[in-house]
Amino acid sequence: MVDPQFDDVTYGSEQVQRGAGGETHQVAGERPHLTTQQGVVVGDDQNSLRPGATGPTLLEDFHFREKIFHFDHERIPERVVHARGYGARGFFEPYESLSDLTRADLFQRPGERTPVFVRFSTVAGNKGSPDLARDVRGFAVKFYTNEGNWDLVGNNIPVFFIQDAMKFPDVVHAAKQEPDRGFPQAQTAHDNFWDFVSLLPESTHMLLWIMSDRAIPRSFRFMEGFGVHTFRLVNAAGESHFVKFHWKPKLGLQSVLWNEALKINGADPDFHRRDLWESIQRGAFPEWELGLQVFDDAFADAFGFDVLDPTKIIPEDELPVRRVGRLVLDHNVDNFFAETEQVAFCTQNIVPGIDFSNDPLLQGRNFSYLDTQLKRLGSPNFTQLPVNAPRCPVMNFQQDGHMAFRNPSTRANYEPNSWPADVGGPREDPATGFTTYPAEVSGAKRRLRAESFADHYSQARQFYLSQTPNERLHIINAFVFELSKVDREDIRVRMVSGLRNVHDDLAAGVAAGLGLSALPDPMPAARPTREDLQPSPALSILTNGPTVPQGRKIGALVTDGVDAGQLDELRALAEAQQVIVEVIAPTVAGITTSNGGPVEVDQKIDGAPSVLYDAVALLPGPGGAAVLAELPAARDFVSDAFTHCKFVAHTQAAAELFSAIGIADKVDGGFFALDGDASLESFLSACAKVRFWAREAAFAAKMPTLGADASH
Ligand code: HDE
Repeated sequence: MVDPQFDDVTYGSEQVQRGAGGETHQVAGERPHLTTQQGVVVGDDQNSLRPGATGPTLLEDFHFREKIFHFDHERIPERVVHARGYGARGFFEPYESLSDLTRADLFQRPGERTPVFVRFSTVAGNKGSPDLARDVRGFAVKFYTNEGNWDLVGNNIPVFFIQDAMKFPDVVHAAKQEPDRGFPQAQTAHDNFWDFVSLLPESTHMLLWIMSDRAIPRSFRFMEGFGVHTFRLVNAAGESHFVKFHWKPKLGLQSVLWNEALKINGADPDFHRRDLWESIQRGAFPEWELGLQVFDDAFADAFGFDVLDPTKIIPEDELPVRRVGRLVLDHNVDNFFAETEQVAFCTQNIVPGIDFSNDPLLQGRNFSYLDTQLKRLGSPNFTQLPVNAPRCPVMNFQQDGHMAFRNPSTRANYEPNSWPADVGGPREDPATGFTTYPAEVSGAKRRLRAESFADHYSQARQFYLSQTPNERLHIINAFVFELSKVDREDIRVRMVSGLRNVHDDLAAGVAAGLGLSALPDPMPAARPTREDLQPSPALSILTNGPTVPQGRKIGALVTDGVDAGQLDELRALAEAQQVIVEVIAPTVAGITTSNGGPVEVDQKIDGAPSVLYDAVALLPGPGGAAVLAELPAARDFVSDAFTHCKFVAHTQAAAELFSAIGIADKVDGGFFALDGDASLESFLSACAKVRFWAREAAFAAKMPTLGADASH
């Protein structure tokens, strides 16, 4: 396709020829001419200008100077947090009119689509860091509504580390690379982070979430999103309700295991962005439902915690989530820089019908985002970039500045003015314009933390108790992993003493894993931990997992002579359930099936470890298992699939591989012997459960770290 920017240039037939040493081999054909930024056709793009063949480069080489100058300035500052991210376009459509709650235009007419741009991200890692870092994921949505842009800049975790924006630079500094050495990259497993959070009890609830599998999602498509703060919805009559925003993934929740995450980061650092891009490319559009928890002042007053405290949730069991519409991502970006990199989310971008609450973190964010976009994009005119520009009219008297594209040609650039409408320009409109909800505020100006924010442990305990035994084990192991990377023992001990305020099984499990000789005393707490909060099933990933295998990926390890019928059946069954099958073989050149037919291979085994798949099928041809048993990558493939509790379909021949890696006597209910009584159908329906968790329970029973009895 010809880029529209080349539309008005003449095409020429070219066969580029160069003298000795500057030879190029280009395909002849109709192409636009290469020009400088000034539109001058370039005569030679291979050699800079110099006297003679070996003389110094001349300053007058304007083409060289401009090309290098532009290249030198290609980068813009990466985001100070959330630098690593990936975006896509799509739409939002409401299921019903929400006019009783809000006058926001996008919620008025069922089925009417509002375009959106969504960017997912990690927080701590730099722009080139791997996708499977243990971290919060950003979930930022820009709605291009008829009445202006609304940015819902959320995360995949519903709480945050801190209660006051004043502490944001500290928590980010502590989490990112240590300043003297510049590492570790994209991980919190280091002294500074744990030093800081162990001194900050308000971070405890968030720590439980980031040590859970929420921080290592399998895909952006399988994670929830949250607006985190309490916002307001305001209807046409000016009545306000509080609201918390949720995104619920259509395909259910799923995360990876930590050992998998470590390996995925090596095998495919782009795992999440590739997954999103590929899903959209093949038409399997990722989808979430927008959920609202709507409540009034009476609920807020009666609720056990302050609804303005961003370290607290409102459990869904106490206030159900009402699903009011769907978000679908159906277009990949055309250019990563233009869209994903230049998109500028700002929490203060809201539209009539939506308003802020006094959450102190939200208030701080409303200041920060505009500031950061100016730094990053270099001009107050970043709002004119296509990805940021509203799709409704923008009319005001702001003018000029770096890179201004939208320049009025009329005379009046101020108001009030007495010029006629076509010259005098726009005016405010109190009837349809944004009006702030007139909430009452009073009080002496002071630097105070509200008393109602003082309980730092009760909801952390509730979160822990809401997890399945496997998930509790993962949380304990994550604390042990991270704290084992902390050099200073006093920091490790201090963290365990904080965890004693959450749950003693958790503290004991972490202490055992760290090899502490005794449990430290609990850290003094501003408020005693409440033990009356009931577990909330909505907080567990495993109880909210998929019910169908749709959207998942099977890795089929094959060799020459693979049973053609079996491979075809696997593909047909998978396709019917919208499951992807990738064929993996010792070489990428293709293989031959049992009936002599060719099979295209997607991956060479060395580049396709089983951590990249949700389930595996081992289908070697005759003699193939012996070949695979000699390949370290194939042995790891099977061994990891077993350790990571994956479902494994296999032929009788594959048993040789099980012996080679020492699991022949450990084959359990997660294995499907295709030559025996199991079928590919039963394998695929098992894949909906994603993992055979009983296997992990068997490993866990042998682990010394499991001092914790997760049953109470
Ligand atoms: Fe952000 N945050 N943040 N944040 N945040 C940024 O803005 C900030 C917070 C979130 O994909 C920055 O464009 C402060 C909570 C997302 O482009 C910056 C505070 C939540 C993204 C910033 C917070 C978020 C950002 C850096 C504490 C979840 C990425 C680059 C008061 C509700 C958006 C940028 C994207 C990005 C500031 C806390 C989510 C510096 C001061 C809580 C998803 O403005």
